[in-house]
Amino acid sequence: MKTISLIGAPTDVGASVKGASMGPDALRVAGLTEALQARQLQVIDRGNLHGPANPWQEPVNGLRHLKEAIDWNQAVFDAVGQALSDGHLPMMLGGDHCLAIGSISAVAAHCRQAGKKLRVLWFDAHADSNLSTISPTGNIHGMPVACLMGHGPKELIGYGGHTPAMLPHEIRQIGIRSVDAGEKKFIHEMGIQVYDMRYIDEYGIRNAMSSALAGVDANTHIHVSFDMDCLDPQIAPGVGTAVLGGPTYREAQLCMEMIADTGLMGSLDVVELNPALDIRNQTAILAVDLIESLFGKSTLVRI
Ligand code: B3U
Ligand code: MN
Ligand code: MN
Repeated sequence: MKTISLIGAPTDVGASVKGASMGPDALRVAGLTEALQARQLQVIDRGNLHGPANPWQEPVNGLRHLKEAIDWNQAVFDAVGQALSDGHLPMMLGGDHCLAIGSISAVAAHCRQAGKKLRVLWFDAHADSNLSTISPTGNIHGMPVACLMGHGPKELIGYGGHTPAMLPHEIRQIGIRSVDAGEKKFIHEMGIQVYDMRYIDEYGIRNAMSSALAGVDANTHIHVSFDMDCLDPQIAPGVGTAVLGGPTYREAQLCMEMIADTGLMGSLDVVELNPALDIRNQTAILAVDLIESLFGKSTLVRI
């Protein structure tokens, strides 16, 4: 039986909107453990990691709360690495998206050690590819993709002693629709494959996902980094930086189902859920619903 390690990382140090720190408990309240158990999965809830409080300071040299982000990501790196070496599937419950630096660094280290190919599926409204020199906000949750590729402050790019953690060909970004000018340049220079909303509008979510999954094989570890603001704010209002025009409920479900069909998902981040901005926990409930699909729940009737 597959074992899922739930790792709560209750912080919003990477953001400038308060509240993502309450994400892990909102997911628990929405019934995450019970939903996974109902899918015949064993669940170990490791509780919440500890880290520095959010000092709510202005950015220094283009980076807000660098020290705090370093400490939180170290805690996430250690916990995700531990879960993987225990043979479990780590599910990191954010918290803001800066925490994917620690989580994906741990996953990448595990893949290197196990001789596995890595495929990161990054669902987001944003490109998260900022650098301190070009970021309009200094928020580190807008920088994890760049950090994972070795572009960022030295403490954030070397978890596990390996830089870069991830190469451009290992990631696919899906649902993107809010990209800063500097990020666009970075994405083009790095050659990152992006399935932005224009692509999804023109070719459909099915084509976007088949293309994002092309080339995976039995030796691939799929990591899903799911930023809840990827979804259309009509269905997912509980996020700090909502952007109109995201995937619908059915489109999101199909993404999850197509990933489940591969049977290759080995780790997951669920981030940027902001219960303070939510309506009766509906975004957390939606997250649990999508996670069930990621683990094989399907409306499919045909055989
Ligand atoms: N690109 C902007 C906005 C942003 C990125 N990620 C989120 N918001 N959640 C930035 O601050 O880097
Ligand atoms: Mn993000
Ligand atoms: Mn986002």
